[in-house]
Amino acid sequence: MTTAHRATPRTRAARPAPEVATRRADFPLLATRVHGRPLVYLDNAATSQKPQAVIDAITRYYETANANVHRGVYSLSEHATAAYEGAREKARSFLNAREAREIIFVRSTTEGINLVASSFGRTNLGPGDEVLISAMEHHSNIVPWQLICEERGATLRVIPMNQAGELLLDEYERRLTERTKIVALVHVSNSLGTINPVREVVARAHARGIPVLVDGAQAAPHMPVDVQALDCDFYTVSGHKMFGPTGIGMLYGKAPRLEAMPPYQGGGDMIRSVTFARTTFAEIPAKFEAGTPHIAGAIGLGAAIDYLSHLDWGLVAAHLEVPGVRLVGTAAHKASVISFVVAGVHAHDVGTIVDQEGVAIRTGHHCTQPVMEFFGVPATARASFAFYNTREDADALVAALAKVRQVFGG
Ligand code: C6P
Repeated sequence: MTTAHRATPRTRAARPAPEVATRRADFPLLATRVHGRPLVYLDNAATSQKPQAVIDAITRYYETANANVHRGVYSLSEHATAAYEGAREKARSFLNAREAREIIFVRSTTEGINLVASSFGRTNLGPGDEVLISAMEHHSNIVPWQLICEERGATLRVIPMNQAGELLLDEYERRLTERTKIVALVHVSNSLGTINPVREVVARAHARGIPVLVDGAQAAPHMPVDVQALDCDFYTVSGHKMFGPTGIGMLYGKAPRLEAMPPYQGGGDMIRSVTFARTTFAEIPAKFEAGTPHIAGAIGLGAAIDYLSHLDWGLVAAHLEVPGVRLVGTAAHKASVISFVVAGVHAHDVGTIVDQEGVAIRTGHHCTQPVMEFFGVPATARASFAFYNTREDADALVAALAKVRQVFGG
């Protein structure tokens, strides 16, 4: 069987080949060889590679500016504080938040969601209340809500999807009730590639006064994110998926929402005053940034944002036409994430064989076990593209998949 699928996601790529070649040279790791072959890196949804500008920014910080922030009156500390807060301003601009104080530096998307689930949940959820998520959520947008629902006696409800991996908006509408206290939804699915109609989802929730959290982990590297246009209440992003370092991410929250929430963690820097009897808390964003933050990470993320700001948005067509390959996730509106199963071959075997050809793809459940269950597969192979991937990379994947068929006699 030949399955042809054309996904035309918006990405930051859309450059003529020579431009992509120049850009690839910015990423030292892309010049690596694997099993004697040039690396074809197609696991960008797991983590992207880092441009030299990001690597240099981190090294430069440690070589020339390392000091703790918000603490010292000496020049070095003031310099580090300015760089850290400068990164927050870059993050504000990247997400088009109204104010820099609406950006909380967190470890990752996972921590951003845990922060909101815990802090918003502790004060807003009680017995009989409901949290509404979708059928295509990553575990990090399921488990934190399960934990807080269990603690508060609330219930987790799920918006179903169709066989293409698209949300059923009528079913969504039906599940929005006076019991719904928050909606939490992925912007771009990491295992299906679906781009969800976030603006529409937010509008329908807001019509009932319900706040919305958006998991933007897979959206931020591929499309301009404008939190004001989306009108979402919270938006979370991981730096490492958008060409920045690991261990740093951003949580955007509308200022009144963040101000109304209790702290997530206690410690230094998030207080106004402490006695043994009582503590009062700092204003946002400090209220949610307990302890010494990941200063170098924030500066590296700022450098990644600078790097991205020099790329144009455009269109990249991810095209896969391979005999015996079935796509999982065929939404009309789809990003450059291609999940597939090869008839009669376990996904892990697919991954191992294509690795021998120098092609790095991810195999498994992609931390979306309910999605695998819905499509009746234990795992998929997944190729995820970034702007630096070329037509040759896609061809290398197709050639490697032909090898899989040879090995398994397909
Ligand atoms: N998905 C993937 O290979 P962290 O680990 O916190 O940076 O990101 C978590 C996360 C949350 N939401 C979505 C939609 C994601 O895709 C991810 C991470 C990786 O698909 C690792 S499982």
